[in-house]
Amino acid sequence: MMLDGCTPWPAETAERYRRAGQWRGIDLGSLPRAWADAYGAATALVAGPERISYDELADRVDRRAAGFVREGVRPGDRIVLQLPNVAQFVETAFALFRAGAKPVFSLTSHRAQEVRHLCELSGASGYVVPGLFRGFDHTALGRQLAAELPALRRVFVMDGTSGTGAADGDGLVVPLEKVDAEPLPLPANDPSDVAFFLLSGGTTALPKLIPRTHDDYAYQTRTVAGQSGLGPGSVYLAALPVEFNFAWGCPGVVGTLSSGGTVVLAPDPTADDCFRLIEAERVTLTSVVPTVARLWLEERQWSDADLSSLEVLQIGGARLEPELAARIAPELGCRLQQVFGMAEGLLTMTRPDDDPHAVLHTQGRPVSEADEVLIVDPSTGAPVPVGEAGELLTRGPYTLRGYYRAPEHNARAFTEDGFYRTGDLASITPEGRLVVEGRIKDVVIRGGDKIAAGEVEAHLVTVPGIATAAVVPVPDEFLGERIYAFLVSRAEEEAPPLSALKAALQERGLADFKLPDRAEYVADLPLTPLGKIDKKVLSAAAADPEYSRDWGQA
Ligand code: OOB
Repeated sequence: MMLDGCTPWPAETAERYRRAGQWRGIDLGSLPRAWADAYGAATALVAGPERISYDELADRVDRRAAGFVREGVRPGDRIVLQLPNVAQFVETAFALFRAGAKPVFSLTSHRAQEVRHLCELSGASGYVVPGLFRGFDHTALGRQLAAELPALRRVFVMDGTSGTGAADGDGLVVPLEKVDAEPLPLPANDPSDVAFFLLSGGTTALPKLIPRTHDDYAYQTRTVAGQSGLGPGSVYLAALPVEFNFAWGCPGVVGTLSSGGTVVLAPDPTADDCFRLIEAERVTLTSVVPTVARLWLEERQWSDADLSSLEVLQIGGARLEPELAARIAPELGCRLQQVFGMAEGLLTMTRPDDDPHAVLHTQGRPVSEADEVLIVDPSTGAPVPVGEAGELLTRGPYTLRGYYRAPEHNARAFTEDGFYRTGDLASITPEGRLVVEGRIKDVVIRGGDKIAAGEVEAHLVTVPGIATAAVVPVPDEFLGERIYAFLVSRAEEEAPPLSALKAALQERGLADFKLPDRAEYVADLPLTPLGKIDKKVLSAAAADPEYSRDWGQA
């Protein structure tokens, strides 16, 4: 049974995945103890000066799970988890699984707007925060939200950091280190139920939650780890934020731990930190977005760090230019693996035995033989001939069947027979490899961060002086894309400059990575024959200052 508000796979399909051995009835909460039984004293996690063995990790998870139960966390509770790349992220996530609670993975860059929405949508009873982190007081935000949302009863604050009133004895704010008790016998989770929620890259004004089940995620991580050849000698560097599906489970943290390897947590993806960690910990595998890969290549020209242990660099999350792809092997001395993926499920990857052309120019094949992939004409829904571009549709044993509590959106985002409409334009080569050709969804991918245009637009029109707003991506050498806002000001009112717009959106509590990079005022916006804002024309105009702004609107 899946939590209310989720869309389960049809019974026959679920049965098929079970019979094929894809779903094995695994409870993610049981994994740390199973890993400890298998890998005992081996190092599971390296985080700052700390080295944590598999035994120690399982003990900490058991104690923290019991601590959560003592704090009133009950099976089925949703808990928003917003921590950076620290050991407590891994311990807390697994402790919550163990206690039957369902963490909602939030980005540390999220601010009041995003966190309020995640808490409201999930009905969260708890919020786990880093205290004061990069100058932002998450505890204060937790207090503010608890005052607004009666369901939110606890704010758990990470050890060693402080924020407003972390030590207050009012029962609301609890230091994470106090979430610790003698281990309890706890009931197992239903493997077909939601284990945690990932955030969708979003196409709508408000971000959606993606339910990931125990069985589906165990399958994804096991399969990818197997294909990546992970074993006890593998060392994975979590360079990207671990709440990102790419770093958490492709194979990432969970796949590496499932294989007896070591996970090294990097505080951020900068070359400075990561090169030092690769050298010191003899890292064999890591994953980054193209923007980070570009920065690493730049730094490589100046750095004499020993990167010889690195066997594979996975790159995904945004379009990888072939020119950049071609530099990875010669300049970093490792193999490139292209990864196309999404928090919703489907993953495709290039393989070690793929020919060099495929590795540089395709995003590889789906990781599961049970992944179903269709390329259709976006306007008619009919399949297009092999090799032609169309919208990518998919379903499979680790791809969601519906967003959480979103029936209306689900009716549009899925076909009648359960295929997820990815909003990506892709083609399939005769050998079955995916080539991403573009997007039809209204999203900006800025250095790997996904920004729903509609979300930024909805905030922009609340700023005094703004009548209409249309947000489009504009190509950028370093970030891949930046956020370009076309605005129509209100007659008689002063049009706020970009700095004032940014300040207004920050004031509203929008995460910094969603702020427009550029704003341009126009007399009106171009419309399609159906009367919708013509974003194709706007994208062309954003990329070319010479492009006529005389849209000839009726
Ligand atoms: C990953 O997941 P999300 O959910 O942040 O973003 C998914 C979207 C895709 O629909 C596509 O538009 C874009 O990001 N994308 C790529 C890509 N990989 C993702 N676009 C072009 N080339 C690629 N290689 O981004 C994600 C999740 C797991 C593994 C890797 C990436």
